[in-house]
Amino acid sequence: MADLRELLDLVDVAIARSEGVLDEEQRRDIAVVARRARRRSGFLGEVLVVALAGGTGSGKSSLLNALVSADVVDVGAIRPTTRHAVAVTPENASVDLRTVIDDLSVGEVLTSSSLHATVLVDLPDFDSIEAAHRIVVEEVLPTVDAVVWVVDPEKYADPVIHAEFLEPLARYADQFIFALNHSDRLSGPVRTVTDHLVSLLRADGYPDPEVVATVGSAPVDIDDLEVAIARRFDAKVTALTKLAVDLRSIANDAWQSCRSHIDSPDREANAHAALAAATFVSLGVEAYGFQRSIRRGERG
Ligand SMILES: Nc1nc2c(ncn2[C@@H]2O[C@H](COP(=O)(O)OP(=O)(O)OP(=O)(O)O)[C@@H](O)[C@H]2O)c(=O)[nH]1
Ligand SMILES: [Mg+2]
Repeated sequence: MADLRELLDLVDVAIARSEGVLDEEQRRDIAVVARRARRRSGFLGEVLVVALAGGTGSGKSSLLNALVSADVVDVGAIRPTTRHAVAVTPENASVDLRTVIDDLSVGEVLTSSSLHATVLVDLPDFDSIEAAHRIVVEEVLPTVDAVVWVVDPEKYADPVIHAEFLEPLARYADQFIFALNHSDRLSGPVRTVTDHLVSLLRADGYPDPEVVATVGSAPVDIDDLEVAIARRFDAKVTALTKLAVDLRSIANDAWQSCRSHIDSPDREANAHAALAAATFVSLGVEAYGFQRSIRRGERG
């Protein structure tokens, strides 16, 4: 079975074979993902990059501050508060994290002495009235290893959030934790709401969603989220799984595009498209096998 290096080599072969079959923009996008994966693979197990994503006012910045026990990012009453992505990195990291941080495309980098092998990324709101915020979120999310999705009691069931954001990302289920923040404002039992969120996420395609109730404005209550992050996101397994799912996604999109070109009257062009399609299929199969072997603990 292929290891990560072989998978990345196979992507290069697939890119080369898809010349003249896929359009240049798609080939460039695939190359960007492959290059990022290669760079990220140099830091496996050394660092975990976790973003906090969610709607405005859900409490992303408050939770980040609570996780590092300091007011490092702005929390605000005026919506939206966070306007660019901010990475908070360990003050004394044991390895040079510049490559990882450069690839995050964040607008600002801060440090915290509370962090050791984790980089936390505070994002603007994903469903913003400011279109620029959504662009920032869409740029940064693919570069992180894991995400804490922060929702609040008013919006956790919003069909738009589930249909537009969560359902399409269900293949990344292992990379996500869900924080039901502002849980202090619930009048009924918190469990009823977290159970409802779990059932909505299952319907979105998340087989085993981890939902934690949090209170971002009362940092003492952050233990459950810290425990969930430590338990669900092993640094190496999480980064490897993310890369495997990225490669599966590339393979799936690309083989379908290649297949749509196997209808030309030109036999040589057909053979060329068929070879490119077959290469992406084998990338997808190998990446799937790789992901399963990570899950079975053979690559941790
Ligand atoms: N009652 C209560 N208030 C909270 C909680 N978490 C955050 N807040 C308050 O909610 C407001 C918004 O919090 P932020 O952390 O700025 O929210 P955000 O998600 O970063 O918002 P944007 O940066 O605009 O996307 C602030 O006034 C916080 O003090 C919580 O769990 N309970
Ligand atoms: Mg914020």
